[in-house]
Order: sequence, then C-alpha cells, then structure tokens
Amino acid sequence: MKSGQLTILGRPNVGKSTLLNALVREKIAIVSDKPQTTRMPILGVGHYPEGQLVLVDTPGIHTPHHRMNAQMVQSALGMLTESDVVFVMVDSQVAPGPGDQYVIEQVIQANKDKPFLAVFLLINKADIVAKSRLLPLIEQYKSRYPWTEIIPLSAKTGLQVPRLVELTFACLPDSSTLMYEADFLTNQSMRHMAGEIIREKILASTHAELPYAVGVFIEQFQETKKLTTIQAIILVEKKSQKGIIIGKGGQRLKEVGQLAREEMEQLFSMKIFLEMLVKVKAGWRDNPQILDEMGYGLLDGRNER
Ligand SMILES: Nc1nc2c(ncn2[C@@H]2O[C@H](COP(=O)(O)OP(=O)(O)OP(=O)(O)O)[C@@H](O)[C@H]2O)c(=O)[nH]1
Ligand SMILES: [Mg+2]
Repeated sequence: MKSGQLTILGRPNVGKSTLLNALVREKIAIVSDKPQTTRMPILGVGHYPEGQLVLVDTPGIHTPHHRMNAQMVQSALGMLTESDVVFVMVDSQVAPGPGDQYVIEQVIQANKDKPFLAVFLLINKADIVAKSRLLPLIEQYKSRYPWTEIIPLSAKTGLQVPRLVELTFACLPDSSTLMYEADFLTNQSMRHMAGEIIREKILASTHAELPYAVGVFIEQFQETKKLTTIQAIILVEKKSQKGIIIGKGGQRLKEVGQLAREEMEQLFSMKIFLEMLVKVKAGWRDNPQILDEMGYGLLDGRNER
C-alpha cells in the first residue's frame, strides 16, 4: 500500500475544493463561484486500492487586506512544510499572472528547505477551454518550474482525474501502515461543517462584497435521538448586509436555511432543526477573538469532532 500527504495550492477560485471533493469522492468542502470561499485548510482522505491520499485543500493565495485573509494565506502556505507532494492548480481560462507566479515562488522556496517528492501543475477547468488554448498555456508554465507532471484536467467533470490519481500514487512510497481508518474522510467536525454549509448557501445567493463579509459560527449543536438542534450566528459587517441576507419578508434567509438543512440532514443522516440569527459586527475580520472562535487559519485538533 502507498500513502502520502498532498497539498492543493493555488489562487482563489481555480477549483481546489472541487478537486478535493473529487478525490475524496464525497462532498466535504464547500464550493462557490466567488473567490476566497475556503478559509482554512481542510483535510480529506481519499481511499483507493493503491493506498491512501491524505489531501489538504487550502485557502486561495491572494493579497490580504484583513487579518482573516492574512491568516488564510499563512495557513495555506504553512501546509507546504508537511507535504510530500504539491498540486499547484491554475485556471485554464486565465493567462499566468503575478498571483500564479507568487504561488510558484513559494513552492520553489519550500522545496529548497525540504524537497518534495513531486510537484504537479494542474491546469483545471479543461472542460470549458479549447484544446488549442491549452498547448500555449502548457508552454508558458513549463519554463517556470521543473514540474514532475503537467496535467490539464477538470475537477468538476472528472476529466483526467483518474490519471492524476495514477500519477500521484506512482510518486508515493510504500507504507506498511496506513494513517487513517478506511471510513475516515475528513477532520472537520459536524459543527464546523454545518457552519460551512450555511455559508455556502449564502455565497450562492449573494454578490459583490457581501460574500467576503459573511462569517458563520455554530453557537449550539445539540443532538438528541429524534432531533438535532443547530443554532447558527451569521456575522456581517454592515446593517445593509444584514438586510440583504434576510431578504424581503425574510425570504432569502428562509431559502438559505431550507437548502442548508436539507444538505445537513442528508450528510449527517439525522433530522435537524436549524435556527439562524444574523448579527452586525463591524470589523469582525480583523478581530482575533472572533477569528479564533470561528477556527479560521488553523488545522489542528480544534476543528476535530
Ligand atoms: N467548468 C469548470 N468549473 C469548475 C471546475 N472546477 C471548479 N469549477 C468551478 O469553479 C468555481 C470555484 O471552485 P472552488 O472549488 O470553490 O475553487 P477554489 O479554488 O477552492 O476557490 P477558493 O476556496 O476561493 O480558493 C466553482 O464555481 C466551481 O464549480 C472545472 O473543472 N470546470
Ligand atoms: Mg476552496
């Protein structure tokens, strides 16, 4: 059997969390069309006949303007020190820019301190780009790093994902013992996942600056035999944002709640009563105590069940 730790790194919105879900073959990370969706590293384990892929999905690398964002970037880059293999992911629709270059430079630096077994360049969203555009892109990236492999793929449709798995296992060492039990998928607690599912539904139904200003934490998660009661606090920065989230006559919040509850009930296999409260807390993204309560920027025991 083989096993190794893999970090998925790249700019926001390139499809890192979509790939994590595809490799774990279960939806454990939230996904949205808005950048900066993932706010802390997420561990996911992919179980295969060849062995175990211990994957870490990370927040997108960007220029931070808040303490939360600085922690997001720091936590993502911090994962490099523990990785055997790195997947640098880029978006095939976008020409290589300074943001992608910055990510590559961080990998070069980390590789000097502790060489990786392999570094793959994953050119994602290959399902929506013409083949003729992929070749020049590959040429442009080729000179920037001595990639072990360059793989155009689609995390969303699964195109070339089996090939990625095959090439990844080819780089990993044999291991007599596997780190995780066969049914272990993620280190996230149900409590944490509940908050993330609510945030995903909010991200899907809001625009402009609002998605960045939303934070969710679970104040109560009480399981009884018949019903689990979840109380969630949704934080925003401004009063106007609170109005948008609640919507006319409470309609938007109702829809968010219904979608979130349905997904939780399916994921947790339990009946759920969900209560949500929207609170205005200006500057929460720069408040260390609140960030700590939300567990952002950490991959440690605190978000384990
Ligand atoms: N067409 C297409 N869309 C994709 C693919 N992979 C991801 N997407 C879409 O790209 C958007 C971003 O996906 P995420 O997985 O949330 O991206 P991310 O890199 O985790 O983003 P951050 O967490 O913000 O850093 C979503 O709308 C996905 O559905 C793909 O292979 N093809
Ligand atoms: Mg993500």
